Amino acid sequence: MTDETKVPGIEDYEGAAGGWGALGAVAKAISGQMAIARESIALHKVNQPTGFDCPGCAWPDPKHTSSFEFCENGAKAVSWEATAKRVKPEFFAKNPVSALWNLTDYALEGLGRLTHPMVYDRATDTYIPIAWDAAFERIGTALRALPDPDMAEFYTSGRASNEAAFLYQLFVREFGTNNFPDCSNMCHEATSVGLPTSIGVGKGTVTLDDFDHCDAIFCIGHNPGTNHPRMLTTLREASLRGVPIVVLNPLSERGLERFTSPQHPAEMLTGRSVRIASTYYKLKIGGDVAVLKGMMKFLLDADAENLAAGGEGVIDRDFIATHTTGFDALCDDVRATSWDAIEFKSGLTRTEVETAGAIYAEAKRVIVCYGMGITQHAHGTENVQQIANLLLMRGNIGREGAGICPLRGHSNVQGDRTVGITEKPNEALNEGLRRTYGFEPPIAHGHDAVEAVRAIRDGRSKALICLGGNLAVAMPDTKETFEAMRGLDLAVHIATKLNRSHLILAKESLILPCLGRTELDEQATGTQSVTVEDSMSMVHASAGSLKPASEHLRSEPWIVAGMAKAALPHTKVDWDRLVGNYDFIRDDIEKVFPIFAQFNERVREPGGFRLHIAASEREWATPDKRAHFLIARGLDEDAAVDEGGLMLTTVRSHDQYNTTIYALNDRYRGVSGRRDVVFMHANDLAARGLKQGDRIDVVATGPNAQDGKVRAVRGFIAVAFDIAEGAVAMYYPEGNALIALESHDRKSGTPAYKSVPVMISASSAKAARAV
Ligand SMILES: Nc1nc2c(c(=O)[nH]1)N[C@H]1C(S)=C(S)[C@@H](COP(=O)(O)OP(=O)(O)OC[C@H]3O[C@@H](n4cnc5c(=O)[nH]c(N)nc54)[C@H](O)[C@@H]3O)O[C@H]1N2
Ligand SMILES: Nc1nc2c(c(=O)[nH]1)N[C@H]1C(S)=C(S)[C@@H](COP(=O)(O)OP(=O)(O)OC[C@H]3O[C@@H](n4cnc5c(=O)[nH]c(N)nc54)[C@H](O)[C@@H]3O)O[C@H]1N2
Ligand SMILES: [Mo]
Repeated sequence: MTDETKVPGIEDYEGAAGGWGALGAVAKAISGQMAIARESIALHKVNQPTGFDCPGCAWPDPKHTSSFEFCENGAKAVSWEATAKRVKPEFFAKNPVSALWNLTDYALEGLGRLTHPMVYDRATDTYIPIAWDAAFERIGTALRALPDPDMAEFYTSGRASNEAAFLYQLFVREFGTNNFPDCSNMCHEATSVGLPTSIGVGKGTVTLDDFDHCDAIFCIGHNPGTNHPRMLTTLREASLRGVPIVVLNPLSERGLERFTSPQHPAEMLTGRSVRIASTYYKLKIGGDVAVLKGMMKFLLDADAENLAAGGEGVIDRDFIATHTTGFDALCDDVRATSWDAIEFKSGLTRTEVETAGAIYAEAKRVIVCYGMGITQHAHGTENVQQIANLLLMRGNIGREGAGICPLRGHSNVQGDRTVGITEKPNEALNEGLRRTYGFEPPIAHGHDAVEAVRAIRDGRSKALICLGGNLAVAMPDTKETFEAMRGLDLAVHIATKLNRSHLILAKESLILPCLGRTELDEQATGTQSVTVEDSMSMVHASAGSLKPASEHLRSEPWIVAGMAKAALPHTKVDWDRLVGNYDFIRDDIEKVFPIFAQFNERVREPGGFRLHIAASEREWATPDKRAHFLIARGLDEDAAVDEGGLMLTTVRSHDQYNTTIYALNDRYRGVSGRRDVVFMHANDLAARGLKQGDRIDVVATGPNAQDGKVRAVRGFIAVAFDIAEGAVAMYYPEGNALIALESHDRKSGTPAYKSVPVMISASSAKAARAV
């Protein structure tokens, strides 16, 4: 922060990421949430061979065999779930839904764990307890009453285990629809759509070991200090090895700058830190394609020069000839792109882009990591594909120390996809279901998240079942999305904690409380474990150890089976057998998806096993069995900023997990006790006659105003920040009111949460609010 004005809750943060601050922050963020005994038991079992998988992020653990690696945000995630607080029927009886609606999202989840299945009672405007059987009966009756199975939407949030997700897709497909909106549609869909056409697989190609062998790392559009904290350990080791780490990010993020490792007592005691980024480029929001094309342009120039000087060239000709197609067309596109345009769209100088290109060219083995700063754009798919192009040019895919590394979101979002949560099933999946269960699965593609909300809005869908998550708050266009969901006939939420989506009432609304990952799961044949897949396609077991938060909680697989039995009187699946012993679910997963061969044996080995990723072996699962260079026309978003406008991006604070707010602080960005902030460059403040601490209005333009609706938030606080000029940032979900449902990546449907053109001006509002 560069402004001198003192604003409550806004301060410069001078420290490194990690360090003692991390320990203090955990205590602060979870104070009042934990029973100490539960915490100490729980934290010692995170990511252990016999423990449970951390519900925090999807970054892998060194073989899940190391001793507990302290992770501030992992500790918060575990503690949040293991809280001693309960939200019981007596509480619901005293608090009508209309009153609960006035609580903040932070307060709602802060009430604690749900304890009983609940159903909404219109007469009293309260949620009242209901027996499990009666709940299933209502759900079954409502689903069977639908004129068409395609009138129901089945949402999945990425915490669901492979076993729960597999049963869920089985239930839904036997019911007869492929309507599978899921959190991945808001997250890495651009990866799932972009990479298969490029390298034949919609997942990352690297393993954790590759980080020990790489010669350069690029971190584009992700914030590991907050969202994948254990990754800092990996980046730290690479940095200490002298590996250059190049960051492309419009904001200066402390976790990408320097890190004090809580795993290293000497560092903790001396307060020393290790630098993470060797080069940090604050590019314009949406300027990534410009930088990537600039780097490729540099490579082509450097290649020509090197050849002319009698060298072997800079690009990997053998690899390109043997393994790829489309290189000449890519060269034409890159050559046709001018440096002027690259500089203008990226906000970086030619020298800076060429420096990035030179670091890339000098490294034998390169890993490119990326997150939401790449995917959540109107051109998210193209962004991802340009990263793949850059890597392919020097054969940086499918060999040790090199590859592409999308940082997944939820801890099992990747696994849910692998076991069938997709609105676009392929023939192999359909055939697997036919072969295993003998029913004919629906072939027509179903709805993704954006399409599901559209269908609900237009009355084409009347039922919504959510396996976790907080769909209404996570989606763009807050007001419209809420309004749409009020038109539902049936809303069912399988959840651990109360959130706003549960308060958006349908004709019939139910909340079904489930076990979390930390808790013991007992079924007919004894204690069960589940499995999850991390960002690097490692599958391993997870078994909770805590006493469940309430005796009425049931596991997600059990709840899914209960709904299935009630909705499908003639089901071909023996649900009780599967739920009685999850080994049988895994046997079925293996039958439907041969990639899981010997699932039960392999997952019992310490650390689990890696799913086969063809591209990691230079096998290209594309129609012509080659990797493809793919062209992105133009250089950036078509979401242009108006004259005098700015480009806004929405980000996570350090004390939140998606729509779950742990506390109102964002330590590394110097914010405490508030979330009503808009980070801006000092020059952009000055140009508008504003100073830090002023209340401002943010009004969406361009794609988010095309339908004539005003999308705005008013009375937010301007904060001077180290951010690219022309770029502004605010928190998600506060910013979601600014984004139209129609503003998304055309290829993948991923909402353009990270490129929102806005106008900013002084506000007369006294407090922050959405319009
Ligand atoms: N503690 C914690 N952990 C989490 C989560 C959480 O909320 N809390 N969420 C989980 C989930 S579901 C996900 S998807 C991941 C998200 O992990 P990230 O992808 O790290 O999430 P974001 O906070 O959305 O931040 C993305 C970064 O992109 C940058 N950025 C914004 N716009 C642009 C752009 O145009 N170009 C570039 N190059 N960068 C840009 C932002 O400044 C920010 O640093 O984390 C997972 N892990
Ligand atoms: N503006 C903006 N919007 C965004 C994003 C952004 O960067 N900017 N990011 C997007 C992304 S990447 C994602 S992934 C989505 C997130 O969307 P979701 O996955 O839908 O949201 P979460 O906030 O993770 O869901 C929190 C709820 O999950 C429930 N829950 C927690 N643990 C469990 C469990 O073990 N089982 C069950 N059944 N329920 C559980 C709790 O009730 C909790 O209230 O948001 C998207 N929205
Ligand atoms: Mo995500």
